[in-house]
Amino acid sequence: MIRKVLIANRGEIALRVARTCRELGIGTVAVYSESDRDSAVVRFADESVNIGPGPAKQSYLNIPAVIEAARTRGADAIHPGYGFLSENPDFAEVCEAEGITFVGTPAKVMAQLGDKASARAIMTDAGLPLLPGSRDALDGPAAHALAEEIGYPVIVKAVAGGGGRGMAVIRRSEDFARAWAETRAAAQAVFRDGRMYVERYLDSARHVEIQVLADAHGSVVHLGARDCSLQRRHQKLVEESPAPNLPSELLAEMGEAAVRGAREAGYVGAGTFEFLVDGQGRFYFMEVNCRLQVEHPVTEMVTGVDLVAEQLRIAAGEPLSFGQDDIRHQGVSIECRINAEDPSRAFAPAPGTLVECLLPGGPFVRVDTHAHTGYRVPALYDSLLAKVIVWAPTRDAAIARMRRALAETRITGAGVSTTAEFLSDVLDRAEFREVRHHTRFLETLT
Ligand code: MV4
Repeated sequence: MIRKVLIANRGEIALRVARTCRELGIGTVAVYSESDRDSAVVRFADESVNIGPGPAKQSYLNIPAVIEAARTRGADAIHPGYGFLSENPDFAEVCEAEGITFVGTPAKVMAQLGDKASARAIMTDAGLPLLPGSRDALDGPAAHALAEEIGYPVIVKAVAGGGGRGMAVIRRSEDFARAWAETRAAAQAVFRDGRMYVERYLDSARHVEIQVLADAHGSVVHLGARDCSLQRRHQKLVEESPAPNLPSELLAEMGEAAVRGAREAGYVGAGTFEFLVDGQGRFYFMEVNCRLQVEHPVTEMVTGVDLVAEQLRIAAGEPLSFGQDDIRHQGVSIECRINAEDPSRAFAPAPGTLVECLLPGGPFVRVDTHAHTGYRVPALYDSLLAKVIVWAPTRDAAIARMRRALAETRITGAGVSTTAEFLSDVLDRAEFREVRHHTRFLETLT
């Protein structure tokens, strides 16, 4: 049993975690930086600890400060949310060494899946479909030779990358050497790890991911798919569950593949298997995200499962209380990310003080946010202000409900812009309504 959780995060996700803890009777310790002193989670949590100055390196990424806060407040577990320390195996290991329960997958598993070459190897062994490419990291000449064999276009990716960082698409043999060298140098600089691999590049694919839950006793289930194809510069803007217009046999196969992959990796906790789906309805494993994801609410809305509650139960060593056949999916859920960004200025961050912050409500509308009227949006962190999540019996009804909810959203202030209106327009486009969009769709609009 977990008695007290330290929430090592900020913003909407810190509140999200605190809410479930309260429902489960678990105490909460919020940590905050100087810039987040007045944040809602600091007021809602049972206790709070200032862990340092605004810059994340000195606060939310400061492992000794977070551990110290957990120890002095007697927290027996740490929930890392997403981003910051959530996928840092060193942090998970320090928690384990300190006798603090890390709410996530074991450090060793996280390290193996964080290494994209090793993740590819594990999933190959589990029988998951992968795009043609190298099993291991390669040197430049070997990668070039393999690219010739696979055929162009290819994509080169950093072993330490992920989420769209450290990769380059190469369309012609004569561009290979230079693109490889540039990407490798960037990977070395950013990740201090220049290892790279190559695989066939899929144009205009859909990004479909499977949510899994695995307990520490060998039970693994999946909670269906999310389509996250509407992205800009690898930032998802709209997510939905189930993934629309895919044959149910394909979705079932993807779910089973993710469960097999989680078993093979020894996964524990909530995790996400990312796949690309091509126009012929074939799917390919991309990577595993070893964390709760921003878009987890759409899965919660269609399954009725509180993913944070399941994470906490699993971390406490409890067996899953349901099997695959107990999971029922109903209706359609869509999430829109309201970012403090200006779509008319290439989505430049547009922080400031919120003079007006009116959030939508009504039937089947959920808003996960830390924002409120008078809130000062710090410029130091990511620009996510609120997630508007709707549920409806059908996709068309969910789109109508989301557009209604976005129209109710009024977030204004000097210098403040949001993505709300832009997203409402995107949802109204024929390409989205008819599911003809793909991962590069937003780039074709702007
Ligand atoms: C790809 C791909 C196409 N072919 N790999 C991006 C994030 C990371 N998880 C994997 N990603 C991709 N890997 C192959 N072999 C397409 C993506 C991709 C993407 C690429 C360009 C622009 C937007 C994208 C959005 C999602 C995924």
